[in-house]
Amino acid sequence: MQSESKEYVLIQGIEVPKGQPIPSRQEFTKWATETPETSIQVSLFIRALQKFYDVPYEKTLSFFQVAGIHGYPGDLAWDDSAPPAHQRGSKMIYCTHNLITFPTWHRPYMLLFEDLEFHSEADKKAWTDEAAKWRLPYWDWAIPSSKGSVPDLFKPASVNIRVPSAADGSLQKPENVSNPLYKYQLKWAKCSGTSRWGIKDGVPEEEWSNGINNYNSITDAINLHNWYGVNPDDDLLGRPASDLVYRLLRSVPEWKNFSSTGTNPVPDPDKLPHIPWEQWVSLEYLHNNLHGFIGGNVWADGIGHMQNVPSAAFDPIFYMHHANIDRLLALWQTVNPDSWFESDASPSATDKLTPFHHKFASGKVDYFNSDNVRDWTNFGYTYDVLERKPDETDEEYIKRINVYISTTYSSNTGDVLLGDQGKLFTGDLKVTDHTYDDYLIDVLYDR
Ligand SMILES: [Cu+2]
Repeated sequence: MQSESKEYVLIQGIEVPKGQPIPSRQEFTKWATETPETSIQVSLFIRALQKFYDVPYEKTLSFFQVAGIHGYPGDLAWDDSAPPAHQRGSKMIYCTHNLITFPTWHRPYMLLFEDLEFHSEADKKAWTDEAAKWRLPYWDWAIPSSKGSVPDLFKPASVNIRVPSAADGSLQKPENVSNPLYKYQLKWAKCSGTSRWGIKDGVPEEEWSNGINNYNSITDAINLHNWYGVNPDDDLLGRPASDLVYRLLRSVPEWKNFSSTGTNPVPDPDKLPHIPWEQWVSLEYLHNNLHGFIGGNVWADGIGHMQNVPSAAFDPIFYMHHANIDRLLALWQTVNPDSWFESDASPSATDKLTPFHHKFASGKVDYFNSDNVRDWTNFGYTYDVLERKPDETDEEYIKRINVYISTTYSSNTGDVLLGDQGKLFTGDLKVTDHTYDDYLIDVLYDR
């Protein structure tokens, strides 16, 4: 029960010192993989995540309870907030899947993780400075250059990370620690570690209960991109994730279509008539598919925690995946600045996003709603790809972000043009500003 004197966990975002630029969430591979042994931020992140895991599970701010907000154990109020109200199987859970609040509910959830993950143990200025600048990195699984592979830092069971420098400033031998990004395992009774494509018939329980990760299966699944609900003759068949990201950001301009599978139901591929993709591809749809690709969605090949809503948030990769979903939301908001919940929408933009509390500028403590989280820069973060240039007008900024989206995610423009007979690009062929796309085709051949 809520009481008058209860002090709720407040989600404020990491504070940005006055006059400083808002730090950005960075792409995970760039952020970590190149320099794990020398990076202060990677060292802090790994140490802090392990400390977060080690908080006893009965504490409100343990990793176990924070991960448990999303789905399982279910039926339980977190932080004495209003109890969860969304049915999942026989349980009630908090996360708002299949509703148009799907994108906005997960925004404060990532902020909570970002707030808690980083409690600096630094004693040196460089470490404190890096801790202040750190923001939750996102994993961009759609960027063509990654070829669908999971960032290397997730893969080893233990990692070498930086230790503070010697008194003379020289770099010390890195420390080898067990890797909290590899899996999460509650050290209590018989709790299984998280798996990715690891749990299947024939694997003995004592093996999978330790957590099994099959990274090649994740890469294969991302590259096969077997989107659910796609018809054999559908335009989306065989399209990579980059293509779906591009379509979603450029060609789905209304919140009700963009936000959720609830308002954009995925059709039954066996039923006619086949529904055009603009009417059912949403942010949540893309997110759902990736949950399956990362966790494991083929029983014969092995399943895992990310594949199932109630268990997904226990796998640490969930937070890098959802930071990316939040980035796609921020990108979409940037190029569709006027699109938002319609006034008669249900749920509405002012419905409470339980169980997340915030202390507002007025001093009042209340739940977040979707309107409150619309501008993410109010919470001390932005994204590397969304940083603004000084003196850039809104119009120039939006144009530049549109160019970023087109050049980053539509790698096969010729293919897309053929498939859509140029229709996808009609948005750019505006007579009002007299700009036209000019296509350049580079042909390489072996003489
Ligand atoms: Cu969720």
